[in-house]
Amino acid sequence: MSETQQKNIPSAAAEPPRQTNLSPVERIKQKSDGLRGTLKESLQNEVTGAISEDDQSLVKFHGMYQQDDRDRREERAEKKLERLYSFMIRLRLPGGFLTPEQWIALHHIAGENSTGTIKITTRMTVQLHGLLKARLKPTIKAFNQAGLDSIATCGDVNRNVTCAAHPLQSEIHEQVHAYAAKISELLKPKTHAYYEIWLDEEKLADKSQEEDPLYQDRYLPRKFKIGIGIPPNNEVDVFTNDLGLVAIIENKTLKGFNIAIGGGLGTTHGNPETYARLATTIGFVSVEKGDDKLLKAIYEIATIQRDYGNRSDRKLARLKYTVDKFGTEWYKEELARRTGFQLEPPRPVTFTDRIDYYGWRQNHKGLWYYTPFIESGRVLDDEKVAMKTALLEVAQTGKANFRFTGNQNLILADISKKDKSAIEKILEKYGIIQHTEKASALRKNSIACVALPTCPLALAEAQRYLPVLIDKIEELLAKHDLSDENIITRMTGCPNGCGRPYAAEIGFVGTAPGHYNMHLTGDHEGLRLNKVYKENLDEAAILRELDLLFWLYKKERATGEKFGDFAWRQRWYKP
Ligand code: SRM
Ligand code: SF4
Repeated sequence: MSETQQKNIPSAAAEPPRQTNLSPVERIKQKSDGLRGTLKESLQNEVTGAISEDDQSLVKFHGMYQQDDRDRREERAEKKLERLYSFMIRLRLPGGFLTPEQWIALHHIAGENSTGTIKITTRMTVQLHGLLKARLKPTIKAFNQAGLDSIATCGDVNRNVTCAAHPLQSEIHEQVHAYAAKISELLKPKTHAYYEIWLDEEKLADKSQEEDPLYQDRYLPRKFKIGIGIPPNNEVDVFTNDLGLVAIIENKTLKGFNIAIGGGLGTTHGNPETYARLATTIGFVSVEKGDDKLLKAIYEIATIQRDYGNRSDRKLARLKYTVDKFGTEWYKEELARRTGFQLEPPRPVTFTDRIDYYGWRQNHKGLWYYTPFIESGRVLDDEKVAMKTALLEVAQTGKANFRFTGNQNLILADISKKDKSAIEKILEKYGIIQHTEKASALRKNSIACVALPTCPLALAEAQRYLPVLIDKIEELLAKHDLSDENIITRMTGCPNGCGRPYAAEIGFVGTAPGHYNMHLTGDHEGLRLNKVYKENLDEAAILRELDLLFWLYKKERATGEKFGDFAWRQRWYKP
C-alpha cells in the first residue's frame, strides 16, 4: 500500500480540502481588505496607546508588534493607567545586509523613535523596541528614505530570508547570497496597503495590480521561514526552517540546491501534539541552466502549505505538521504535480560547524572582515563597551558594510586592504577588539532571545539573564579545565524557541520566573535536536547539574569529542 493510501489522505491531484472551524485570525485576514483593516483609524485614535484587537493581528504583516512594558504593568495597574503600550518593528533584510549609510540611518532612527537599542535577531535582521504609536509612521518613512522596509517580517507570510552570512563561506558567496533577496521578492505580499498606511501613498487606480495569486485573501496558515545554508558552516541553522536550501557548490560553481522541508522549533508546554522538528531533505534542483525550476519549487512548496496547512489550530499550523500529517512522499508528489517536474535525488553535503568567525579574516579577493562579539545581539553603549558609538563611527568612514549573522552578530564587511587600519583604530579606540578577544568561547557561542520585558509570551528571562548565568558556568568550566570548549548554549524565555534552544548543545527553555527546562544532546553542527534532560530547574540546580556533567565530560570524553555528542553517547535525556 502506498504512503498516501496508508494515511488515508487525498491523492495528489485532488482538490485541497475546504476547511471549516477556522481560527479567528483567519477571519481577520479575509476581511482585512488586503491587510488594511482599520489601521488608519487605529493610528489616529489618541485616546489609547494601543490599536484595535483585529489591527494587532494585521500590523504584524507590516512588520510590527504591539507590546507593553511588562516591568511596569503592576505600577500602571495600581495607578489605574492603561498598560504602557509600545511597538516593536522588525526590518526586512534578506540575507542580513546594510550599507554603512543605512546603518547610520538606523542608528539615528533608533535614537529618535525607540529605546535606542538596536537588536540583531536570530534571523539576521534588526528590531527596534519601545516605539510609541505616534512614532510609527515617522519611523517607517525614515526607513523608507534609507531604502529599507518592514514588509512581511512578521505575520502569516514568508519571513526574512536568511542566508549564510560570511563571505568566507565560499568564493561564490555573493552568487548564493543574491538568492535571499530574489526569494524574498518572489514571496512578498502584493498588497499596496503598506505604502498607503505608512507612507501616505495614493490608492492604486487599478486594484488588479495588487491581486495576489500566492497569498490570495487567506495568506498562509502560519509564518513561513526560508534559510539558505552554505556548507560547511551551518550558522543559519538551515534545517530549522520551514524550507531550507543547501547550496551545492562543486569546483567553485553553484550547481543548485538541496531542498529540505518541515523544520520548525516552536512547542507549547503541556501540549504533546506540538514538537520541534528538523527539516527533511526531499531532493535537489539544479540552477546550472537558470533558476526558474528552483523558484517554481519554492513557490509551490508555499502554495501546498497554503492549501493544506491547518487553519483551525494555530498551534498545529506550521509546515512541519502538514508534512507529518500527509507524509514527505505525498508532499513530493503534490509538488511534482504543481511544478511539472520531479526533484532530483539530494546531493551529499557535510556541515562541520555553526560558528561566527570572530576577529579579523580575509577572503579570497583580499577583502577584510571583522566580527565583533555582541552579546545577545544588543547594540548599545553600556558599562562594558560603547558598541553603538563605535559602530556609528565605523559606518561614518563609509568603508565597511554591515552583515548580520544567524547567531545575533554582525560582520564589518568588505573592507579593502587600504582601509583596514582606519577601521582597526576605531575598534581599538572603543575597546571592541579587547572586548571580543576577552569573551569566552562559551559566551561567544551563546544565543538568548528577547523575552522580558517586551515579549508578551515570556515565562522567564533570557537576554537579561543568560549573560549572568554564563559568568557562573564559566567558573564551572574553569574548575574542570574546560574553558576553551565552545559549547553551543542557548536560552529562551518560553518554549517558542526564538533563540533556537532545541538546536543547542545546552538549551535552557523558560518554564516560570527563574526556572528552565534543561535540554542536552544536541550536536555542534545543527543536525540533531536535543532532548529534555531535567525540568524546571532554578539557577542553583542548573549549576549543580552542570558541575557534575562537566566533571564526567572531562573524565570520560573521547579525544576531540564535543559536549553535545558526549551527552548523546551518555544518553543524558529523560527517557
Ligand atoms: Fe520568535 C514569537 C522574537 C526568531 C519562533 N518571536 C515571537 C514574538 C514576536 C512574540 C509574539 O508573538 O508576540 C517575539 C518578540 C519578542 C520581542 O519583544 O522582540 C519573538 N523571534 C524573536 C526574535 C527577535 C528572537 C531574538 O532574540 O532574536 C527572532 C526574530 C527573528 C526575525 O528576525 O524574524 C525570533 N522565533 C524565532 C525563531 C528562530 C528562527 O526563526 O531561526 C523561532 C523558532 C523557529 C520556528 O519558527 O519554528 C521563533 N517566535 C517563534 C514562535 C513559535 C512559532 C511556532 O511555530 O510555534 C512564536 C510564537 C508564535 O508565533 O505564536 C514567536
Ligand atoms: Fe518571547 Fe518566547 Fe520568543 Fe523568547 S522564545 S522571544 S520568550 S516568544
